[in-house]
Amino acid sequence: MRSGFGPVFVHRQHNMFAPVTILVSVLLFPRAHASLPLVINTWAFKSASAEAWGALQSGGSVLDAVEKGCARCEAEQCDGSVGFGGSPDETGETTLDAMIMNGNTMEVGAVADLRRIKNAIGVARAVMEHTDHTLLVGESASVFAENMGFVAEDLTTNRSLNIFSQWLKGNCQPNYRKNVSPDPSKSCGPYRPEALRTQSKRPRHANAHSHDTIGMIALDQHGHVAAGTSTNGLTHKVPGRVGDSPVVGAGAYADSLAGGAAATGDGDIMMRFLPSYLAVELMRAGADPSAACKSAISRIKRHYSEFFGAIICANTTGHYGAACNKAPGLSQFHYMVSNCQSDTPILKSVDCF
Ligand code: SD4
Repeated sequence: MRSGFGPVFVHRQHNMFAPVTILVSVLLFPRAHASLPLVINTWAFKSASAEAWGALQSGGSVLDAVEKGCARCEAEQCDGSVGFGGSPDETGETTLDAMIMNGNTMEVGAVADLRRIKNAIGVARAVMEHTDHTLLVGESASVFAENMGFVAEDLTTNRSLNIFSQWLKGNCQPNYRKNVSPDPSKSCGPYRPEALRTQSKRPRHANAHSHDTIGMIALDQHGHVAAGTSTNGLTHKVPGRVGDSPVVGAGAYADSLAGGAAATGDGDIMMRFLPSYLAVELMRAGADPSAACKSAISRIKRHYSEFFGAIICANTTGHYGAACNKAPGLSQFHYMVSNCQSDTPILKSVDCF
């Protein structure tokens, strides 16, 4: 009788078709771009990619790479959509969402609706490393950050003040409220709730101008994965609004046994579908990263055909891909890739479908 712990001998039969199968799959599925380590991030945020790549090259971990890369965008206020001084809410305040995930341990740190602290991804990492929690929000997240040594300062800039005052002058348009009076498509608040109306399809205000989160995936030479995000969310959002970026599986996901993914776009829609989680699960089941990204977008598209959004995916062997939904203002999506195949981050693009 065989004991349950004894060695199991598997007799493999020689498969005379194996070399042909490998040749055919190499021809059909060229994988020339696979290379580790790898850094991939949403949009044309080149210096963020370079920063993350530099961190990996100087011996930093994948978490260091993601943190430093996203922090670079926060400091540079990438496209005005990351970091301080962008996307003022209905009261004119800039608030930040960020997340970081360790694909080895499945630990996550995240902050949402963070106020007065510029380095949101740094605070997210502090949540992961100095608490047993996953997500801290609002005022309390800011107090936590201050206690952890982050400097509290006003996130308002002339630019954000200007965006806010233009919005007030334009009767608070665009506006994310519904079923309230006065009519939010014509007037500023304060608003009172109204009976729910049968909704004709509401136009989405999220577009190429209001969205540009940095989402980043980093892999080292062993295929260890980390992913993260940082954003100031959505311009003119209702105070307290949290987007997809700090939500695990929505804004980003990482699992060193499968891969990583990070999303950008209309978070209010996208977070309902956990696209980053879905993409990683599809890669775990063997999907190519481009196909996994595409399926995650398709899942959302079925319900919201015109949503604004894109996703990047990488598997543990360094293959990567991206996909985006064709929407007004988004026919092609740009992302950055750093790996050993070039000395400098490369701008890539994918046609939306
Ligand atoms: C959000 N997804 O807060 C973020 C914003 C954004 O590309 O992506 N932008 O909804």
